[in-house]
Amino acid sequence: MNKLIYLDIIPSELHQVMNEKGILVKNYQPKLAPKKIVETYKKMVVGREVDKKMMQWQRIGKMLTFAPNLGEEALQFGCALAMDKKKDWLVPAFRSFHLMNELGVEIWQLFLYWNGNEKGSRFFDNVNVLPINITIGAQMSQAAGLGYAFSLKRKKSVAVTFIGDGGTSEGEFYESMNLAAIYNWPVVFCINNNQWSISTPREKESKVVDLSIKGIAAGVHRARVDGNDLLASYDVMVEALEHARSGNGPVLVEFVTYRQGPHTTSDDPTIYRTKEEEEKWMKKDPIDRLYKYLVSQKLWSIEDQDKLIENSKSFIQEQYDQMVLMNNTSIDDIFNHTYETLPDDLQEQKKIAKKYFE
Ligand SMILES: Cc1ncc(C[n+]2csc(CCOP(=O)(O)OP(=O)(O)O)c2C)c(N)n1
Repeated sequence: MNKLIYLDIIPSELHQVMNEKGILVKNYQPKLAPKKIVETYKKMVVGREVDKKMMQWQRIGKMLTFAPNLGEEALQFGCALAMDKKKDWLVPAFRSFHLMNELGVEIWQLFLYWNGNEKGSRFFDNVNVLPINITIGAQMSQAAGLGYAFSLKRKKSVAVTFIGDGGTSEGEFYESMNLAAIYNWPVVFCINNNQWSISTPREKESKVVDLSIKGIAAGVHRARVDGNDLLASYDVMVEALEHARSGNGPVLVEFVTYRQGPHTTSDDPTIYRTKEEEEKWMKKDPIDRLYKYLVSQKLWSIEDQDKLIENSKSFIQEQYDQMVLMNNTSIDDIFNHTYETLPDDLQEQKKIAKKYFE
């Protein structure tokens, strides 16, 4: 009598092409041209400077809040590089700063969002990015819906969406994947597995050995990739997008990474995780790894690095200044964007707000 099976004993292979020392696996040829890798590396470095600055601004009251992306740069830039910015759509998670920016959302618009301004969710018309939906899981359903629309209109577009490791325990994660799989809708569901869901560690979120296994229940193709490896993340996304675009149905991609910073500016990770754990993951840092690779290829130097960081300061300040310029709001703005027709109780609140604040 041995009728019970336990599939979790077969974890998915972790796809990696560049190790922590910046060395490529034997016989691997990057699919990206050296110039493109350098250009992307520069964006990753500047992106990290933006991240650090946001934390400082929040501490001195110049930014309302922020969910830092520190350590999660490679998977975001790798994914953006693989997407077709004219055809594909992104349904972001709240921790998709670089990805949104790469797909056309301006940094000052993202600053507006994190300063609580509705305008930070209103992007330019040619930008294929939906606003951040802070209700975790909802982005999965929206992406499935987009996939349905592409399928109805016979468009060669793919909806790409992101969710955190903790978010994969939400019902909507499975429900959306299930529906998209049944009808072969072109969606790439991505898990940003950064090991923590605020203070809940990965092992307390789900019993499965790796999160990509959750794709089996929905009958979708899946991949598990080192999310700190830019080239591997790019390769996997190219394949996943091609699969979905060709009418083969959705794909689930798990990016394995680490949230180096706090959950948001109101969190203190020193209370719930160890220095040893943080140090272990620091050795896998995506930017350090790419730096070592580029230096070994004589494509980059410490002088280039210093110059880039120095020059980024004025660019980041300009983005902040633009945000300040746009950071006015009206009572109407606060009420107007959720309902087509405002319900009675909100009409009443709006009247009161206008009376006291306008
Ligand atoms: C439906 C829902 N429940 C709870 C929250 C509160 N919340 C915001 S972020 C978060 C943790 C998310 O963790 P994870 O999905 O792992 O993403 P990460 O923050 O690590 O990127 C929670 C519980 C929410 N926004 N939406």
